[in-house]
Amino acid sequence: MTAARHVSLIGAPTDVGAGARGASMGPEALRVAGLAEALQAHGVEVKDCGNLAGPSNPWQPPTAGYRHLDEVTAWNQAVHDAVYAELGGGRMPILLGGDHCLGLGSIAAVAHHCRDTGKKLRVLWLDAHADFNTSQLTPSGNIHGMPVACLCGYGPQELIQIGGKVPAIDPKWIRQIGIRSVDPGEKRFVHEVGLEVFDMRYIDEMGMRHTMELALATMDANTHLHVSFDVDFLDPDVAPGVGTTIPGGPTYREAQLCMEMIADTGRLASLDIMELNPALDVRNKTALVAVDLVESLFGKSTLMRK
Ligand code: EXY
Ligand code: MN
Ligand code: MN
Ligand code: MN
Repeated sequence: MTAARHVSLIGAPTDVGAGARGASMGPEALRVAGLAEALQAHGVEVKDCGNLAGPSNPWQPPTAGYRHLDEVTAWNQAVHDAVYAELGGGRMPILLGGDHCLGLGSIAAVAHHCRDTGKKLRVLWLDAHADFNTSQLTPSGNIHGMPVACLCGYGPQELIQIGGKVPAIDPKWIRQIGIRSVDPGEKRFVHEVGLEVFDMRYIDEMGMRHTMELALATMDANTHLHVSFDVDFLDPDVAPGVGTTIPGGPTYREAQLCMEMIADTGRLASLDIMELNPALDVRNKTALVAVDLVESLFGKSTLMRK
């Protein structure tokens, strides 16, 4: 099976949704780490759309439970429009974050495209965090802790309506993998809504292979598979260059197997690479690991397979 062979890189250089500065440099670090060249080496045609533009980070405290809501809205609208346009052109968008608040605009665009084309949607959310906070539940006001809730219709009107339909997606379409840091109120809400979460305890006990078999089950030829890859999914030993490191994440090999099993489905149709923070990285190591994992997503595998 082959993944999409026409890819569009879309840079979103902002950290407006985050609690640390620096994810705004993520797109350039991924380019410097050779993302386009690595994809080309796997036979993928790559168009680099360059970087989106948006408001600068005003670095203000929260207002009514949100930090930088206006700026987050502007960036997400730009991301939605760019991702939607590339999908409409028959291409596979890869969003280069940028903090994970932008997963909202990206997935809202994918859902919009799926409505246009009659496709079913499966979202894999690879993350240490559930990103399911609301203004009432958040300990920080940082909107990168809220995009999944917003996609499911729980959030401020200006964010939940990006993409044109509220809610943008059904919680049943989501599988969260690698989760190990969830705030107390957020945890209750995740259970209430019934999100399907494969947390680290599950992966420890059942293994990555079984986890991915379940997360990828029941897709068919008409399913659009979106992967939202928050780099803090990975263990900090492997990936130190993120703003919110949480110990106890997947090892290098567990992460590779996760990506390889996604590649084997042949259904990957859009991707986010988020939260890479070069200001906290060591000689661009985390960006290089991310590129390596993306290669696996596009079919680089062991010698045992073609
Ligand atoms: N749950 C915490 C909060 O809402 O402030 C931390 C969120 C971090 C979100 C990172 C990107 O995945
Ligand atoms: Mn995240
Ligand atoms: Mn429409
Ligand atoms: Mn995270």
